[in-house]
Amino acid sequence: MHKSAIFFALALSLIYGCKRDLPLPVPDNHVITMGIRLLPRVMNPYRDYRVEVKVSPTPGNVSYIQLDAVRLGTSQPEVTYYLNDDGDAVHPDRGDVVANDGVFTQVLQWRPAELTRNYYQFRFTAVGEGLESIPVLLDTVLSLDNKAPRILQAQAPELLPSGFMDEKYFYVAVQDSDGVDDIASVSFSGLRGEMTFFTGQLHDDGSRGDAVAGDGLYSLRLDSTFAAAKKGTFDLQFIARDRSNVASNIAQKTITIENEPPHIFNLNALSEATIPLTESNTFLVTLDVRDPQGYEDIQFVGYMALRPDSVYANQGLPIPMVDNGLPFDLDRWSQSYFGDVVANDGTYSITAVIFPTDSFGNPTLKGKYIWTFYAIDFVGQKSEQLVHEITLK
Ligand SMILES: [Ca+2]
Ligand SMILES: [Ca+2]
Ligand SMILES: [Ca+2]
Ligand SMILES: [Ca+2]
Repeated sequence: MHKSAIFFALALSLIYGCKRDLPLPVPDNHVITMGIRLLPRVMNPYRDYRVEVKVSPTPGNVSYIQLDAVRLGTSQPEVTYYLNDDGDAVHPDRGDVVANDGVFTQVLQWRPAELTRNYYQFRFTAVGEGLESIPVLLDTVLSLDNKAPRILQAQAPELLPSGFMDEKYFYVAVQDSDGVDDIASVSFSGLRGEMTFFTGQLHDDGSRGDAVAGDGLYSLRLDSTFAAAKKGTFDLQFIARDRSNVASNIAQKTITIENEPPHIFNLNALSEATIPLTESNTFLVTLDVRDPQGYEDIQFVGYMALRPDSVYANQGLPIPMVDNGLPFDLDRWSQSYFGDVVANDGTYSITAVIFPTDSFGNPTLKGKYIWTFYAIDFVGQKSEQLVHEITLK
C-alpha cells in the first residue's frame, strides 16, 4: 500500500472509529458501577451521536444519568444532556431501545457553542436515591472544527424566453474541505433590491437534471413552467450550507424571465335559454385556458355578466370558473361545486343556473345578456377577451 494511502486509512479510522466498548467493572453485590458502552472519540458539530452508559447491577436505583459537557479550559458545563433507560417511553426522542436493561441512552445532537477544534470533558453522574457515593465517570471527546463550504462556479441562463421548449439548467459546483457529504444544501433566490421574489433548491442526487449523485455538482433542470409567477430581471443568488449550517460565499448571476399572458379558447355555452316557470334550468359552460408558463401560472378564469338592463350581475364582480373536477351541487355552491368534469385539465367550468326570479323575488329579466370571458396569470397579465351573447326567453 502506498504511504499516503496508509495515512489516509489511518485518518479515516480516527474519524470513524468512534465506538468504544470498555470492559465493565465487575460489580460487588451492593456496589453500583457505571461503564461507558458507546461514546464517540471525535464529534462533528451539528451531527447526532448515540451515547450509552451501562449501569450494574440491573435494575439499580438510578433514575437517569446526567452528562455535562465541559469545554477544556472552562469550568462550567457548556451543555447538559440526560441519559435514560426507559425504552423511549417517557423520553421518546432519546433513543433508548430496551427499558430497564441498565443501558442508559441519549442521542446527542451535538451543537457546540463554537465551531472550532476543542476538547470536551464529558462528566457522567448517576442520579437517583442513595447514589451520592458513586464516582463521576469522566472521558474526553474532541469536537472538530468546521470549514465553510465554497461555491467554485455557478451557471445560469441569462434569459428564459416565454414558453421555451428546450431544457435549461442551473449548475453550481460546491466544495467543502470537510468532505462532499458535509454539504447539506444549495439554494437559489431571485431578488430585486432587498426583496426576494422566489427561492428554490438545487440537487446532487442524480435527479431533476443532476447527472451524477454526490459529486458536489448541484443542478436543477428548468422548463417553461419555472417562470410561473415570475417576470422580469432578477438578481440570482446561489448559496450553499453545510451540515453545521455554515454558509458559503454567494455566487451572483442575473436572469431575465419572460412571461406572457394566458390564452383562452373553445368556449362552450348556449346562446339561447328559457326562463323556467318553476325550479330551474341549468347548462354547463366551459372554457379552455393555456398559459405559456403552464397551469401553475393561471390565477383566475371567469367572466363578467352584463344583464339586459345594463347592470352587471354578481354585484359587478367577475364570476369565477373552476378546474377542480367537482360535480354540480347547488347545496355546495359555496365550495365551488360548479360541475367541472375533469380536474386540472385546463378546461374551466361553471354551471349556469336560471331561476324564475332573482334572490329578491323579482322576475328574471328576459333579453340579451353579454358575458365577457378572460383569464389572468400570476403576474397579473390578462388574456384576450371572449365575448358571448346569450338570450333568455
Ligand atoms: Ca463544512
Ligand atoms: Ca451532481
Ligand atoms: Ca403567463
Ligand atoms: Ca376541468
